[in-house]
Amino acid sequence: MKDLYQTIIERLSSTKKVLVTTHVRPDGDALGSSAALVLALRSKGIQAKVLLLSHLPTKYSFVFRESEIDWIDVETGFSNDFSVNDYDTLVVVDTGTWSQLPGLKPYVQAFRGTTIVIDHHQTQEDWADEKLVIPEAAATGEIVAELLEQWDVDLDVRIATSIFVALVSDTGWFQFSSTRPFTLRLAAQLIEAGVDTDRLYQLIYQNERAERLLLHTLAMQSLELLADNRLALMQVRRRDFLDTDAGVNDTENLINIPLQIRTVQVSVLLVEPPEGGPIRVSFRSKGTLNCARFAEQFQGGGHHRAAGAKLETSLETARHRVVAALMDHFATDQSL
Ligand SMILES: [Mn+2]
Repeated sequence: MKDLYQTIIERLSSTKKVLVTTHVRPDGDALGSSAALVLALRSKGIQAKVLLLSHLPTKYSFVFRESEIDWIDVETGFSNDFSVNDYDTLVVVDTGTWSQLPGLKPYVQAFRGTTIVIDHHQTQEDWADEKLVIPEAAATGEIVAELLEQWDVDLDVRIATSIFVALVSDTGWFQFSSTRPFTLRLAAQLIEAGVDTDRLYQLIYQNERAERLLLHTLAMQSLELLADNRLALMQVRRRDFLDTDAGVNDTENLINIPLQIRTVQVSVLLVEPPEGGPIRVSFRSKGTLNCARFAEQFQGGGHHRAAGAKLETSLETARHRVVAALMDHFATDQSL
């Protein structure tokens, strides 16, 4: 059997114009892998552009801007002058499933060129002409790095930086269990190629706006522990947004903080949006509570471990209703 990497290299070598895309709400692995691939293609004299299904996140925008990566943003829809058949190859990185690629399917179906998936996720839908899927890889960036190595692409500092961002994003800066010896050996190579790890650490982990942290401080001051410390409850009031000059987006990740407490099984965050409208309630569970099921009684939904709902009522009433329902759950839940 011909080596998978060689097959992809042969395919890419014979193309002139490549479109690289990745999953919706792209993370550092999605963007770093895309950037590294575009830079490699460019070094081989092949034109390449990225198609983003969501806006480029501010946190990782430096990856694209510093390397002058061209991208098309279709979060609000494909423009009429976009034609997928302007490209002869489409590479999808960091996903292989349609649900992660909203809006893309009709374009792929109309595409006359070659489709390639490069990914490390277990879940795949079998639609691409070529698939380079390695579930053991901690990040798609690892697979891209191996591909570039076999293709004799010079590991310059920009490519190395893009791959490093991919690795640290998916491994929590090499802390998660997915980190393997290969990951660390690759990281060493990337640092040797000139990656400024201190700068990247600051850009990724020490780059929050003060407003966000001030809002988190107020939210954490509202933390209450109920049901024998199994239920954590936090709220962000309209006044908190006004006092800190933060926005609703700044509540992101807040709900995960109480889950750090050993006894906490369910974390609830109530948000009273500054611009008015329904109270947003988010649920996270690390215990038996199925958040999606639970949120349904409030016309919400989501996943087993994470869900949300909107309640057209006051913050106080929303809090009362959600707590009452959760106390019922804990009264019958014997798992401790
Ligand atoms: Mn990934």
